[in-house]
Amino acid sequence: MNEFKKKHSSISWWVVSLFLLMPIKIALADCDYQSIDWSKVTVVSDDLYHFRFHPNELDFETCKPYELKISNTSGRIGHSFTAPDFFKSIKLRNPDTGDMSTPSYEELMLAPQSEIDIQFVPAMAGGYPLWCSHKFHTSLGMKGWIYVYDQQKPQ
Ligand SMILES: [Cu+2]
Repeated sequence: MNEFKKKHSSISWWVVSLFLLMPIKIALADCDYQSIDWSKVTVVSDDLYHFRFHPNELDFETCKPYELKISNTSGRIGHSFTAPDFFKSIKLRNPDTGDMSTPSYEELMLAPQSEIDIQFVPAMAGGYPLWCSHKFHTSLGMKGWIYVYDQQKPQ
């Protein structure tokens, strides 16, 4: 009986702590967008060709400024950079006005020999799947991951 009670109470604690942790895990990082120095932007490139993302894993840190240069260097085949959960988790910078907002799109379509550049700040840590939404391209290997890590706070 005591043994059962002990076990039962430890399970309850596990459930309670899980619920306590959940809001933290899904919360947006508390980034200070006004003080971000865009002259120190980190430029990251991803090239789409031969039915692969090059690289197929991208790593970012929350609250830091990035410029992502996505290019399709294929001669004749269109590709997409599809990552709905990633786009929901970032703040996109309007290069003309400096305004920051959540993107209204879930993917970027890239015609052959085209490039799209975005400036953004990752606002939520997590692992986000990336793929090409063109028919059969994922089965040919056109998928990857985007990882966003919590920025280490300076002491
Ligand atoms: Cu593709």
